Amino acid sequence: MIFEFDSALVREPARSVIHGLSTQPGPRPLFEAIEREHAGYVRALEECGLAVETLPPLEDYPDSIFVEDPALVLGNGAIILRPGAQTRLGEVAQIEPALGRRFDRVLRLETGYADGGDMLLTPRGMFIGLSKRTDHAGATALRGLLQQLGIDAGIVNTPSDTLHLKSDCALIGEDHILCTATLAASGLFDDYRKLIVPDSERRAANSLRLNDTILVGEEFPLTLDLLRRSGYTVRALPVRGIGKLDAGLSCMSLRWKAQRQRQALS
Ligand code: CIR
Repeated sequence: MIFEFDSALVREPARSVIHGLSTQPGPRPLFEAIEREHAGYVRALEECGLAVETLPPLEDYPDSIFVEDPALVLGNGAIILRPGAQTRLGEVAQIEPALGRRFDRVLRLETGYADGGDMLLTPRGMFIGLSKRTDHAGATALRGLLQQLGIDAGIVNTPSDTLHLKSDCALIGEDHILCTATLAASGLFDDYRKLIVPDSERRAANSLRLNDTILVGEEFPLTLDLLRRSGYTVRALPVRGIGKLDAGLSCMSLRWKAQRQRQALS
């Protein structure tokens, strides 16, 4: 089952995290707020049944807390990506050894750019979103690597005012997508059931389902209510500081099911 996870990799925020990339005006988040929110996030992962390994902070890479972007992990292997922001490209070398220790099969994207935040996996395959961070060359090469791991991928457009594809959507059921009205109107998910977040809570679309629980930012009460009324178990988490860095709940971890990897390799 696509939502079954028992392992996660995260990275502790460095003090430099407050200088992370952001498109938002207004004050920068406080380090203490990010630290607290990150600790709460790790606790939530653990309480959802995942064994979490925390990598050390990297002062030279303010955005390195967002481990979802430099790599992609799947049941039967990992793919080292090439993040599209110049300040983030070096994160790849920092995360590669940790993945090499966990996955027998580690493939590398060698050309173009692709951020993990632009990848949405569903039971039918992978959506690869073209964005300011993921270009055609990266998306095409990645599609080839995914094929080697037995995953079909389609290349799609991401709304122009969105950082990543997954900033605007999350898979919440086998064929059920939580998404913004913009993404719903794009037709991308016409073959899926959709739950649309209110315009006032656009950033709630980057929620994260782990096993039977969906993690949602606590500042999104309408979306929390919408999900509850649709029958989902939700857990509200404080992520206002992290939100100021254009990030949400999927960005701060890489998640997989270890057993699935062993089975696939045996
Ligand atoms: C960045 O702009 O790269 C970071 N400040 C935020 C990355 C968020 N990652 C994600 O959505 N997967």
